[in-house]
Amino acid sequence: MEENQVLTTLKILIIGESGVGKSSLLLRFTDDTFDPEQAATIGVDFKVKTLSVDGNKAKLAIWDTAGQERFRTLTPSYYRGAQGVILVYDVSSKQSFTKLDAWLSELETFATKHEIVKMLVGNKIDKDKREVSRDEGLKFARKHHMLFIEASAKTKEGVQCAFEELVEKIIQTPGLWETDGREGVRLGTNDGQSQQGGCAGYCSVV
Ligand SMILES: Nc1nc2c(ncn2[C@@H]2O[C@H](COP(=O)(O)OP(=O)(O)O)[C@@H](O)[C@H]2O)c(=O)[nH]1
Ligand SMILES: [Mg+2]
Repeated sequence: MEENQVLTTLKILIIGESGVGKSSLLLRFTDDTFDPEQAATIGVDFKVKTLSVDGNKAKLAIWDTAGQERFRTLTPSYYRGAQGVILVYDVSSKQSFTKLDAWLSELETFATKHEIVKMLVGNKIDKDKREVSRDEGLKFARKHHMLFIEASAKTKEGVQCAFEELVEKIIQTPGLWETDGREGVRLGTNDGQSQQGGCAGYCSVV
């Protein structure tokens, strides 16, 4: 019996303005670390992590930028083939929130999969100074048909949920990952149902 076999590899992107905490969210999720001195990422890179959602195992290749977002020079290949995207802003920076429209339009230009699942993350909620309310974030997410969560890479809050809920939604959208002529792929027994435990209890993704 191959319980929990890996379903597929999913390409997940993290985008958003420079400094909002994209690399920090990734490192919190994959290595459970946080570096307050987080230097610019060296080289375009991705990290791989296997995640079980609803009894389904997915291997995630999560792509981070090397700071090229500062110069608005992410290339089409960064976006190509992605099934999910995490769009990040900083709740203590109105400017990072205002730039979300530009990020979405770039995503629409380069994303190759129409049903790409989008998660909006308002990061740095541990900070005292807030310039974007939860309600503003929620409204933006609803308007653009995105999942939404507020998070802190520093305190961990919301980070695991952001990735889990994104992957869950991707798995529930079979057209996104049933590709490559893979054989023997099957869903776990409780697919489509909201999971017991996991994020469901305390995760406020909408
Ligand atoms: N207080 C706080 N600082 C954060 C958080 N996430 C990232 N940072 C800090 O914000 C700065 C930019 O983070 P980084 O991950 O490099 O952002 P990126 O340019 O979007 O990849 C770094 O100094 C991080 O330590 C957070 O949740 N809370
Ligand atoms: Mg970075």
